[in-house]
Amino acid sequence: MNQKILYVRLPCNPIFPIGVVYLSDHIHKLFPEVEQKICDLGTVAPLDFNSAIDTCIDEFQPTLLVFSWRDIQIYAPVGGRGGNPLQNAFEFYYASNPLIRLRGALGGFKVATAYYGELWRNEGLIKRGLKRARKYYPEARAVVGGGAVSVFYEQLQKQLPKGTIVSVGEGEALLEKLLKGEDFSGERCYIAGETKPRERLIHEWPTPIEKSACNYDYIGSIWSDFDYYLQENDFYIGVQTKRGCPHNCCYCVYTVVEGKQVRINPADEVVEEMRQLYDRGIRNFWFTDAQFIPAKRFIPDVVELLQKILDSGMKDIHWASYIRADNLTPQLCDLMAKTGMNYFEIGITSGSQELVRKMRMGYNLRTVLQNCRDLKAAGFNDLVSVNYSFNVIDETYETIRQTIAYHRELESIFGEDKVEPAIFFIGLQPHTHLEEYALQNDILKPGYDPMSLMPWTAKKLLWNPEPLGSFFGKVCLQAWKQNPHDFGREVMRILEEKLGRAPLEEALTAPIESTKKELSAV
Ligand code: B12
Ligand code: SF4
Repeated sequence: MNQKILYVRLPCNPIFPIGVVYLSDHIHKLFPEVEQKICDLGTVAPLDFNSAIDTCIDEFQPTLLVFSWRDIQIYAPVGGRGGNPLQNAFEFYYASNPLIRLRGALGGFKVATAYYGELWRNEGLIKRGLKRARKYYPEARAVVGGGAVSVFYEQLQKQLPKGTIVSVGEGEALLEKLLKGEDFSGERCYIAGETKPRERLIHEWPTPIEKSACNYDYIGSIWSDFDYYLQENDFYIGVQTKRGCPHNCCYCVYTVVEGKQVRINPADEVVEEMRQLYDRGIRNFWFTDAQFIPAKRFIPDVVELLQKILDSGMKDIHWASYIRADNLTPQLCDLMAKTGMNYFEIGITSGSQELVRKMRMGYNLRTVLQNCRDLKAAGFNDLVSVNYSFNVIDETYETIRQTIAYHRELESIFGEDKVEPAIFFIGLQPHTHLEEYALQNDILKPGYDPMSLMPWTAKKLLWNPEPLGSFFGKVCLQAWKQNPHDFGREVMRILEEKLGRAPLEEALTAPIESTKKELSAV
């Protein structure tokens, strides 16, 4: 019998569901006879999730359910999901005023309820969908994948219905084998209740796939809500230009989810894909790569892509991405400005070269500054978000002073209003060097649950260890009180007021010494 695949993007903020779009496009190119449909619960109101999935299944009667689960983890300095999780956690852990602590506890409870509620709801939707599909086709199967599953695949094995295939990383090769009826046990997956995830499954290399331009005419034909993302002008539609990141940053799991080998999608295909979206009215693109310019050796590929975008005549577009700003050249800066980059995020994490080295990030902060000057000279005049995660490892008052010096230099290059300090605290993730470090240093116990939001675990997973933990906690609380709408800048101001600023040269110089605590020794 002919396979019928229903892709269910589980509830999520309405970020363009590029994962299921690419999967269904890939399958269509290989198996044009297979019927497919996309059901995006990201565009559905919460009260209608059950009825929306029921209707999709009743109408389509799938033989295979592909559930895509994008995000689970919520530690971010932004509102959403029942409140600002970072603020609630910090109020609960660090406030000296008992009333504020109580407010934090209540807020934390609200966030935790929303968090567990979402987990159970998504698990419920998977069970419900499978049960309903089996009414029509008793052999119907469920496969679950996506960003959240890639990070938490080990924890999810007990929660999913027996027989569900749980996939890590890219799903193209797995779905292909499933449809061909081939043995898929060699893919990055396991079967809930039947097989166990292999040791270090996430470290296995993804199967390289030659990516061609997504066929949006076809996608429009299997996805009735596609228009939802075309109507609003402020959506940044995802386009992937490459996969993989060769770096080793201590807290990052992208490098294992996508693998260290960078695979470039042909520039002509990327431009062709953008052109199809452009012709449908899209002007904002997010290059969803782990890093748009992962290393110097990929600069020529990015130059080729941007030059082709420029030559294509799509002149009124904007794009954004994660950018390693140590890998820019004046030519690249020029192309970035000319092709409409109007926002980028640099995750330097700290403005202290010493700490950047200890976190294994491979950044040269001096080069980043020089490249930012080139970018400004090339005409870039938009917003830069600089991600700082304080207190990852070996932070001292001195390294904080250095970060302030560095940040002020970025402001002097782009303008204070253009540099947005995004203050994160690392949400510790499984399979990272930081997790290994926490286990080796008795901060976490083996067998801990990385998905737990119980206050005693969450305090360790929301990485802000003593001796500086309480200091940062109090600074953040003060910033939320004084200027909640400009939290990042306020944190920087308070830190500078309290600790002063180091000479810039100090920030840019890292003494070469190896301490026992250094992560590169883990
Ligand atoms: C780009 C990106 C963003 C951009 C998105 C821009 C845009 N307009 O699309 C921005 C910066 C906005 C963003 C924001 C956030 N993000 Co983000 N983001 C990413 C990133 C780097 C790439 C995602 C992507 O689009 N990849 C390209 C597409 C094609 O891949 P994909 O969707 O993963 O789909 C592939 C596979 O997953 C798989 N697959 C997908 N579904 C299924 C289903 C089945 C059955 C199978 C077999 C396979 C499969 O096959 C697909 C094709 O190969 C990932 C990390 C990473 N390297 O994957 C994090 C990631 C998805 N983000 C994450 C998070 C948490 C967030 C935030 C919630 C952060 C926060 N706390 O604020 C926010 C908010 C998002 C929201 N929902 O509101 C997490 C989610 C997991 C988690 N920890 O819970 C990730 C995995 C990062 C991480 N390691 O923590 N993000
Ligand atoms: S450069 Fe970015 S994507 Fe790559 S390992 Fe570091 S943090 Fe992760």
